[in-house]
Amino acid sequence: MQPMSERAQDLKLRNDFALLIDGELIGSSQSLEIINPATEKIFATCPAAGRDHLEKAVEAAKLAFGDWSHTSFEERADYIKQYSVVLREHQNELGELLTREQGKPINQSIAEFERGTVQADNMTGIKIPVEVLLEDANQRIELHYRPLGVVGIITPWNAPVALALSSLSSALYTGNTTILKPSPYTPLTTLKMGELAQSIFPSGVVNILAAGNDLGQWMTEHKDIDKISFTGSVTTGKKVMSSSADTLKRVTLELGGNDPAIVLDDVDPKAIAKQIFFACFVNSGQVCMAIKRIYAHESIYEKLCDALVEEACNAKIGDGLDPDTKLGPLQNKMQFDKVSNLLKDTKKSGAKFISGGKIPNTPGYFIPPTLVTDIDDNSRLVTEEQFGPIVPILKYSDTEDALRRANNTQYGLSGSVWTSNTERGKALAERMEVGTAWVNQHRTTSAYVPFGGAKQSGLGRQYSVLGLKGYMEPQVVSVSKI
Ligand code: TXE
Repeated sequence: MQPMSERAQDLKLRNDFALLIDGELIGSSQSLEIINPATEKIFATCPAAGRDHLEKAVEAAKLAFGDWSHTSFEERADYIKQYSVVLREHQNELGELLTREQGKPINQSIAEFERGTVQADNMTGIKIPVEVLLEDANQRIELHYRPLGVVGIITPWNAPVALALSSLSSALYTGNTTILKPSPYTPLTTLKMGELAQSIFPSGVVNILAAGNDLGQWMTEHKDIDKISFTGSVTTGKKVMSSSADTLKRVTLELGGNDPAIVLDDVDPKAIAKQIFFACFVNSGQVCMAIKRIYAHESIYEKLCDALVEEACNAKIGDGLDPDTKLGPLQNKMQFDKVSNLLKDTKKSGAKFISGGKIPNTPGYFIPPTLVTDIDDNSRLVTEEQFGPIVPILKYSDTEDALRRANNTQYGLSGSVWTSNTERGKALAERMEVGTAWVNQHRTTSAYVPFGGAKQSGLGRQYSVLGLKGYMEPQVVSVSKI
């Protein structure tokens, strides 16, 4: 394997955007216009891939698979770590671009590169050894894991960098080649990641194509794509699964959530309010594993509401490029309209707004952090994934009742229990019907810990040995003596 080229270290990013296919940066006759959600103005255009681009990328990825799949885990780990180095070298510049297209505060954009590259690097420390299932005088049976082939990665607009990196590094480390498709709302930073990938990976190993939703559909149908790693909504996740069925593609689906946080009667509400507020409202609530429903015991309910309102009042909303901004705009008009409608519906239902609730009459898709009380369990804000800065706080008196209400949903991504008694918290957390149940934390992930949804929040896991094996095919090698 070649050492990291000096070209990669000194690489000056281009002024325009390009697709990455078979190691070449190329344009297209079609384009996407990208809106800055803080201003509602188009600030950049980028090429949009057509079917012919997809065919070329699949061809290249198939061809590259031969050599790439025969490199060792250690060699592939080296490539991924080199890639992380150049991404970190460009993270300030690319962080600014991410804020312009996505909206989140600049420090969180840069942190997305830091978090994503650390997770990618750590993933490459995970071993997937051959397992010996049986060995006696006559035979030896081993379980191997082989790479699948070409992996299609489809990402959403809420965390384009971190979500691309987790799937990309998993697929590459396990010996697959890749085609990455970002959301049409936020393709720019991902395309820049392609420029940097071009300087590190052999041609065809990483291909990056931006385009509309059609491209995602074509990828899921393509006979030469062996697996889809999808992150996005439950509705689209179901479409991905259904159109992957024809070729029996493997799928990993990381879908939406409606995460409950159950706050027990033994906590000091002031001590946990900052953490809970952050877990609800970071990225303006546009996080799959954000807290989306708070169940608070009646004895601490008022105090928790007050402490959360104080946090809401202190959170400065604005353009993410302003370093003082804590909450940026919603990412796109579709999401802004969806959350605005939910807000109107919630108002009509007679629920009480204890913070926010008023949409400013200024440019940008801004909605202030909104906390709602006195709301019915059957209201849309409680039953649907809001994916925005509006969160209900529901009162309970009996812990069993809180657990029942928390579990009463089709979603099962994650959830948390907040308590000064960790044994009590753990016992309750174990009974949450979710992929991850936290006690006194929410939204912490690690490369070593599997993450994914129960129920309709997903299929399969990312990260950890479990996640990595999802990018591989188990193969039994059974040898008998004659
Ligand atoms: O997501 P989609 P959208 C929720 C959020 C939002 C709703 C819709 O509530 O209001 O989903 O958002 C690609 N085959 N979440 O429409 O459709 C698409 O181009 C294959 C929650 O933006 O899920 C993009 O790259 N791919 C979620 C990706 O799928 C298709 C994060 C995600 O888009 C496709 C995002 C198809 N038929 C939105 N159609 C979370 N919980 O993390 C679209 N795509």
